[in-house]
Amino acid sequence: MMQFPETFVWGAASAAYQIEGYDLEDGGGASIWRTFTHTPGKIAYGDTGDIACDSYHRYAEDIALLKELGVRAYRFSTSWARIDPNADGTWNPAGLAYYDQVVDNCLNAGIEPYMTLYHWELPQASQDRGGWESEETAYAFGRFAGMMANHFKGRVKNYFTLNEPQCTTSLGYQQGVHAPGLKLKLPKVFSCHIHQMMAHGLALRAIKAADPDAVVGIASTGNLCYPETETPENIEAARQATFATDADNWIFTHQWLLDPIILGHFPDCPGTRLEPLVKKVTQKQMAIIHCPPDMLGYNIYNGHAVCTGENGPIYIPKYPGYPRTALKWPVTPEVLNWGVRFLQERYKLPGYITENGLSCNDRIYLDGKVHDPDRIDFLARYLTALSRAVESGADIRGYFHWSLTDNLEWHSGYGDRFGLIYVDFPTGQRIPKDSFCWYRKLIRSGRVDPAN
Ligand code: IFM
Repeated sequence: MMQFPETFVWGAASAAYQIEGYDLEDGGGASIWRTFTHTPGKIAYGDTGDIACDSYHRYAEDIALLKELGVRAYRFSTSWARIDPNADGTWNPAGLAYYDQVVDNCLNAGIEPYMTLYHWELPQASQDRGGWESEETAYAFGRFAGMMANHFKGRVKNYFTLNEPQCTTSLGYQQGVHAPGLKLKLPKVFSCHIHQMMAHGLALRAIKAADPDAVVGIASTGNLCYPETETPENIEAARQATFATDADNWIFTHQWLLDPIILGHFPDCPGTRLEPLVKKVTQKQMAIIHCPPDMLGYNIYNGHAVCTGENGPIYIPKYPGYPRTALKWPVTPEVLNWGVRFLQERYKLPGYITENGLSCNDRIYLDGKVHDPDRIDFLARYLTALSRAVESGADIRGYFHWSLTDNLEWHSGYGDRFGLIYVDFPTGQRIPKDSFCWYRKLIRSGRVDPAN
């Protein structure tokens, strides 16, 4: 089994609305997720982020646990609404002071902060002015990003502009299962996508203007394929299937986000209903969008096995009883080998796995501990696959486990636990799971050993 390079950045990840709680405290503004979780029927069990893991007050404990885990980096997000409640550039000093504490505690613990500036909690004030349907939101986000970089210059070096814009566009503005809960038609959905790509471009430029030493990325998610068996034909079929355009499923792809940003053009889509929309993108918009980042974040949970067929790639149907996580997501470790390689070949930028992990039905056992062999097995498989991608020469520089602690899994509520650390939500007590100890040993040795 391969040894990961010494420079490899091992980390864990979280997001503001999922962990912090107390979003309105100290002058914070409401976000679309507060509105959404407080709308009856939107979230499983009627859960809200009002308290979440209470990381707003318990951040020092979380960072002490990160130190115990031995990670080199912590990827967390900042709540735009806590800092800039009206999304108009009027900063809330107390909101900003919270992130000063988080950043300074990380630095004092020897942990590098990787700051995500937008992980879905749009200020409600911005939504009231049109949210991502409006170009104004892109400019407001650019302003926010510049201000953040100016403030954190010298302390934060690594930024991600947006987390998974694919989910915002699809789940939030098309399917309506995430905030703001809209079910828009394609032209409007497409403009939400354009405005987020513009937001990335404006933010990246603003961060660089404020801090030329900053390293800026975007965290992307989407369809990925891997070869059923590793023949050259199947590998090529998996590559083609990964980047094929299906006009009905374009949002959950990496290329509809990353091609315009990095390559400066949209994927080919002749004769589809996307073509006229692409043609309407103005030169001015495209000039803002085409803004390659310094690095890429990939949020990868599963993929599809593919083989070659007479008429092109064939998706292999899942067999009855195939392995699944508690959220019923397929367990497909090879996606962390081949999916990553395909992405790296296409975009040629340093990459990080900014999210990977699984939900388990974790609970406290009679011995008072949380045993999660499923998570250990999953990690051993996925990280072995990742080690093969690194060994093949793919420029992957780090891995952030999703998530540090159990947290609010958006519309699924608190029932789905992704953490290395169990959170007893009624009391806020943190209990490191068995996987926490396993991951700590892996970080120390740099080698994947299922029997750790
Ligand atoms: O919890 C989410 C995270 O906020 C974004 N990526 C996927 C995770 C698991 O669903």
